[in-house]
Amino acid sequence: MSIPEAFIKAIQSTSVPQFKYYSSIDSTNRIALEWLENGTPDGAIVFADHQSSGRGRFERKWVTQPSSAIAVSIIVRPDAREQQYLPLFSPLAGIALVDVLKHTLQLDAQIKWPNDVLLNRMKTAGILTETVWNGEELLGLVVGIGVNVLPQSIPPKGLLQYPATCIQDHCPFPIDRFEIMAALINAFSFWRSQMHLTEFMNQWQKTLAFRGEKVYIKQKDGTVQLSGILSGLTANGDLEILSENNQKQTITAGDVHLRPAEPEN
Ligand code: BT5
Repeated sequence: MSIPEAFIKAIQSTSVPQFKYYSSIDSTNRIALEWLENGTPDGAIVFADHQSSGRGRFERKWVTQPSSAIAVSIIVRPDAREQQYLPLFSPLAGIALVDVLKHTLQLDAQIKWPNDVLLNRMKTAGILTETVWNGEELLGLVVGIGVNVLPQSIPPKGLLQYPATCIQDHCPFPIDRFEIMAALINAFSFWRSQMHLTEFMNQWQKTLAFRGEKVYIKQKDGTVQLSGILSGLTANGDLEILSENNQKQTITAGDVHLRPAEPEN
């Protein structure tokens, strides 16, 4: 297996201590979870050019087409302070990507709560965080990030529950996916150091999609759990919805779907 030079160069601009590169693998999260259990250090990454069985949340599938996307899993060994903020590691990845899109490509991306990244209201990235415990002791987390970069990365419509896009479709100049990956890893480290600060929540809040709009919260089976105006986040990252009778309702990230109240949804 040959590793592209551009990938190695990009990794050298980060502080990633170890990496695995695959031209094709079932799931980078699966490999990273195994690697985590075998003592791999904090910050190590697994990257794949193609995933044959990429994982989404709740047993859903994530499509990673060859040579067009980022499929990366970051191994995290949280310290004692960070262990108080475990639910924030997925939003952290979303915040980091939005930051990179803003500062390297001048693109205004948004976070569809809890952590999908949208460009122009279409999904361009998904995040899956998985944890490994040894009894009561947390061994660590794997934060898996899938980003559609080039147009070939967008899966066929039949495989999608929500409209998809890719970064390149919003950018007039050619994008190097390895540079985006490296910038994402660096932004992840930066925002990780901010997780205990209000700035972190502010950043998440600022980039929240559909704020002030009518949305539906749907259950896994598609039934509407509630609808109302999305008013923002609570201090611990739950979603606040103002229902029709002006009641504040709080939604905790679980197996519910947030949908804007558009006819096609
Ligand atoms: C996610 O799940 O969005 C989490 C995706 C995490 C993928 C990364 S890639 C690196 C690492 N290794 C893995 O094996 N996984 C992680 P969820 O919110 O459940 O969304 C899944 C849904 O998104 C699917 O049911 C499809 O409708 C849609 N989908 C699948 N592939 C997509 C793509 N490439 N672009 C946009 N939408 C997609």
